[in-house]
Amino acid sequence: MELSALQKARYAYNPKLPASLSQPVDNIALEFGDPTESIADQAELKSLFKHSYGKPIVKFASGSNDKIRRKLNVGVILSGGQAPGGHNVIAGLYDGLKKGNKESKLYGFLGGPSGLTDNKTVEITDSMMDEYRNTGGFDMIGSGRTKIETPEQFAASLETAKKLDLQAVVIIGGDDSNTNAALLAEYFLDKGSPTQVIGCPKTIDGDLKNEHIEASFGFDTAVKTYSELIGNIERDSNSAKKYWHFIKLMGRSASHIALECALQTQPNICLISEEVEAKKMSLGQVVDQICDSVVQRAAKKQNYGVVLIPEGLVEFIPEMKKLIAELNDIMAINADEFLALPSFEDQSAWLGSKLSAESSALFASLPQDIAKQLLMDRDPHGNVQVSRIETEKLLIGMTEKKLAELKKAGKYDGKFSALGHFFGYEGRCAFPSNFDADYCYSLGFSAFVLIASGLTGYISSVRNLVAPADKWIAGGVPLTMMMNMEQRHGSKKPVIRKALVELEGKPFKTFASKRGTWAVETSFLFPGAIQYYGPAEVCDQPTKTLQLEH
Ligand code: FBP
Repeated sequence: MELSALQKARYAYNPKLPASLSQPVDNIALEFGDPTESIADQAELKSLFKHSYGKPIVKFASGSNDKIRRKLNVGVILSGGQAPGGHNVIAGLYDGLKKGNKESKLYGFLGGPSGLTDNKTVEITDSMMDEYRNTGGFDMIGSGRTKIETPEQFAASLETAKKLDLQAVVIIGGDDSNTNAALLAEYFLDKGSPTQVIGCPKTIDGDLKNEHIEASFGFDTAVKTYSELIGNIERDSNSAKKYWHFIKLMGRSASHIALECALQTQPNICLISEEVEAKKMSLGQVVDQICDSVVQRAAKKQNYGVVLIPEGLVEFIPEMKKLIAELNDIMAINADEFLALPSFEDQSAWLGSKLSAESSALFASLPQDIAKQLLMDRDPHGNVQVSRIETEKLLIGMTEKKLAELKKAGKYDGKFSALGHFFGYEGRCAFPSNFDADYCYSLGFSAFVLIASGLTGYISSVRNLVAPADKWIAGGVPLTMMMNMEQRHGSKKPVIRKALVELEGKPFKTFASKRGTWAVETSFLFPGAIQYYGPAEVCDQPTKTLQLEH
């Protein structure tokens, strides 16, 4: 493979570790806290996780650890969407294992969780590992969205663990995958299997966080990549002064990415889904908010600007949420009948007779492209694939219509020419920022210490992330501590609670205190590209969200 100059240079980068993990491995001891409780539904979770519920939080400290030199066989899975830094989690885990015992083995499960159920593996070697250090992407072993949920899948996972004589499986994934990790840990214990399960918090969406997990990895690099692109577009918009750019940003349900990008780039408008839901705003009201800014800027002859849109927005507009929920049910219950309908026109007519009057009217009023996108397949976890719904185009169309009405009424006298963009995939496989390279390596190394120390049902945790890396606090958090019961596909299921943007939190409040000015004035901020070499204030800054949350 031909290598870019940056890739060669990044091979030489040495990720930073917290002080507790930088010492010789025999000196890394565990400090246990008190037993823990889940965030809610304690009784139900206790009965579902009979063997693994309520374990204590652990922190690494100096001391002796007589288990750390054991020879271990470990399997690692990359689960779900790509996030920059995944390869460094594997590198941290690999280096830890080899430091503990040169005979230890690390297997990569190919193509995500299905690699475990189907026993598709590759043994990771020094040369293979070296090819992927500090690189983006998940191409080292691939990823997938298979959910391990049926009794057959659990049994197959156990079979693979037995065949490979695994002491542990590490699942690198988001909230759903770490829920899976908790269930698998419990299952293995219940079957008397010695295989431990450890999770690692991954997702660019930033929605796997709580009191103990300050950030999911990949968020830092993804938001910095998007912010660079948004800043470039802002500068183009400010130069040409003729376009409004509507930019949809990935992030699934939560608006953490959009909010962070807004803090980094100061666009004219950034919609926050959680606020739209809290204020029960209709689609029309969202469009009115955009038009207000367009009209005010037009009065100053500024017929250009930038609007950021979180990809999950449509799911948070109450009327759309209701429509999507009804569609989910109707399409799931009558799947065969629905799939047999030959055209979109037939599907619409059929749905019209099944949807409530309100949802049916809304569905009929949507542009055909958007209506079609609402009917696309759900992902294996039952989520609507919001990244495939062209919300930016929907909003451009509705804004054009509304502005035409305002012009007719003599309330607007500007020009509106809009362009739509979607930033998502371009941020998921970037070379990890120094922050993500260090954070991921530390998460992987922590996973090794948790495994060697015999723990299961934990998520690797590295905290105090706004401090320099040597001051980070590494350890593990019991997965059951982050769980509650939620309604999923018609029944109550144990899940890790997804973290949405908190409207009372400092990141949102900071944004809200400034957005009035940004909507009218041109206050753009240009963060530029991620820098890997140079002064720490340019290269090693954590996200604004992390800084404001601390
Ligand atoms: P994860 O939750 O698996 O980390 O996925 C992140 C994400 O990039 C979302 O932001 C986006 O909605 C989704 O994946 C897109 O999925 P796909 O890669 O299957 O198109």
